Amino acid sequence: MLIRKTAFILLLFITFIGCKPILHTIDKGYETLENLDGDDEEVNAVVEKIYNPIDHYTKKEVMIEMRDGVKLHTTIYSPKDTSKTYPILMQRTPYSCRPYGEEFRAKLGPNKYLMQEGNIMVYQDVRGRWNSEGVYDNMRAYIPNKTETQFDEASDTYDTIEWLVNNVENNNRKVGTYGISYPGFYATYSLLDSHPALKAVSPQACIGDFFFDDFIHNGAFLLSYWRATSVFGYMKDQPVKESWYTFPDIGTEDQHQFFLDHMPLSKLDSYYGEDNVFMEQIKTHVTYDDFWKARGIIQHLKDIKPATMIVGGLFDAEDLYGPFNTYKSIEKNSDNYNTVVFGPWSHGDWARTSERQVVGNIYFGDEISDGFQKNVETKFFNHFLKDEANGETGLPEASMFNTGTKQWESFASWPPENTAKESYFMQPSERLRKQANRMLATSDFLSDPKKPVPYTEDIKVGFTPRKFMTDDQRYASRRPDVLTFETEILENDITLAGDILAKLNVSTTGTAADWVVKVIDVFPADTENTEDVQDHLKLSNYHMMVRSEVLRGRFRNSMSQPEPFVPNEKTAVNLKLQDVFHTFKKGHKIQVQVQSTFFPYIDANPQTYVDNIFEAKESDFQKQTHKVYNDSAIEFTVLK
Ligand code: PG9
Repeated sequence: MLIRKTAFILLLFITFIGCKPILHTIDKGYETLENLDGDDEEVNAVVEKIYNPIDHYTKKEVMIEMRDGVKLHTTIYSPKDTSKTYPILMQRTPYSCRPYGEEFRAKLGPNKYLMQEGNIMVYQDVRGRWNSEGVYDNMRAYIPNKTETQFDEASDTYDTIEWLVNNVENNNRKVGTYGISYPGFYATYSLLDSHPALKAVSPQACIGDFFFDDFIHNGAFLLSYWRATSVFGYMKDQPVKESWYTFPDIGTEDQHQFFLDHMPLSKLDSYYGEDNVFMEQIKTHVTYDDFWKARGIIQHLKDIKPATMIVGGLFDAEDLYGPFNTYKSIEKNSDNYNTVVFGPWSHGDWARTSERQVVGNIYFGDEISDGFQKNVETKFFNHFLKDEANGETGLPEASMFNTGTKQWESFASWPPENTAKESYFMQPSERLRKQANRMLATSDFLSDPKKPVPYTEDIKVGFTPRKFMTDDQRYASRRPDVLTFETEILENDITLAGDILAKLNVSTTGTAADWVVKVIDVFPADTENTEDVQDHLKLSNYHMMVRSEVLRGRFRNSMSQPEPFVPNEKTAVNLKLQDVFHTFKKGHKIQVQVQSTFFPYIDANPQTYVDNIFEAKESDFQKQTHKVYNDSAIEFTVLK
């Protein structure tokens, strides 16, 4: 309490010194402060600076021995106040427990509230990564009914928890695991053959299956992840505290041009050798074969015991398949406490502290992440690790943010019970209508893999795609190789709450084709701009991407048994898009776009069937004419 009072006095002192008073209160969760001045960031920085974990925690680094003798680097931050016991909150990660040695992380645990109230925070380098021993295996396959010395990430987690609860002082023998993205996958993994002390698990943006998350989507390789394979592709032969991998120097900021210049994909081979084990695996396993199937974790999520809270971002460009299917599989196959939270976030936004929640050009509101951390995430872990643990958290089964109305809503299930499937047909003359056309007709476009549709207008893109998930799609709708289907101006709100199924009937003059479907919210012309919009854009008539997905057409009937198209033969192609929760307001329009390139988000399909596109020749890349028949429909899950 003394620290808080000091903080407050110091804050007032700084405030009066410098600036004009603005009466404005900020609830920082752990303190309600009178901010007599300036902007919240300034105040926040002062307050944040005052809470330094080094003042409240001790740090210890140990090597915990697994059942097969391999030792894993584990960092343990324990509260200095030893007058009480604490739960253990653990994150297992391939991204390193850094900093090693005496230095502290700036923030411990899932959020500042859990850090400040005191928990034992544990970080572990998973097997084969960073300062741990052993050999890494991407999305290591789970082994049911392991023998004494067989191991996987479930046994490594079990052995770790067993050591922690028996060796870490002041622990209350209750453990929680959490993590975002790959750490989220390891949190999910902790649920399998779980240790009895494991009581609460929050997989967040958790990878479910690399054939549908991150690197590959429905068989299409995400060329936009090509550089990221460096992080996971190179193996090390001893524990290290500095990164052992390097990224290829592509010599340009213009990734679109770089990848155009390196078509076919074999032109990229000079950047990676066979020592990029993961890239070799991606190039070798080009169907949903046993290699990928064994590494998917969704299939194993049965009879789960610990409480779970699955968290995801509705505009997460990396892992959407994972969190939705993790929640749904647990819900279907277990009777544990299982809840889900999806907010207006891109990958991992909910763990940040930005006051304005913005994805790309779209502003969703203030303090959304802080509110989640304080009122949901902290409540979930405290309930099961410190309090009654009877499941009566007061939290809803599903906390979902409506990305159209920009409001949180609670549901007793996800998807909600009160929904109905409604189909809209893709009519020529760019109409999207609930009535089918009696006369069969087609919408045609010439698809040129050497002049692919950009997935974003931006030249500057990040480590992996992120911002494009709400990007303006006008640039695409004005291209001849993008089909656009649009409703009339809506006379009433329509709320989509669940998955979307594109039921295409198509043909191509070629023998191979990718199909990309986008669902877009067209704003009215009088929509006011906000400060977040890129200078070259306006929200007037903004075509906001709500959801997109790709299917490599050869996998239309089976992800494991690819098939070429028969030229000019009408063919059914069904493409599932991940769940949305979005109200298309009265005055808006629903637009659907269909295209066959999405570059370099995914690699360009040569449109000539070859068994392995990584081995395609220059001559395989051919312009082809694709047709979408007007009995093609998009089926929405509509909230009633
Ligand atoms: N799912 C994210 C990712 C995995 C692999 C490569 C690049 C990104 C993540 O773990 O953040």
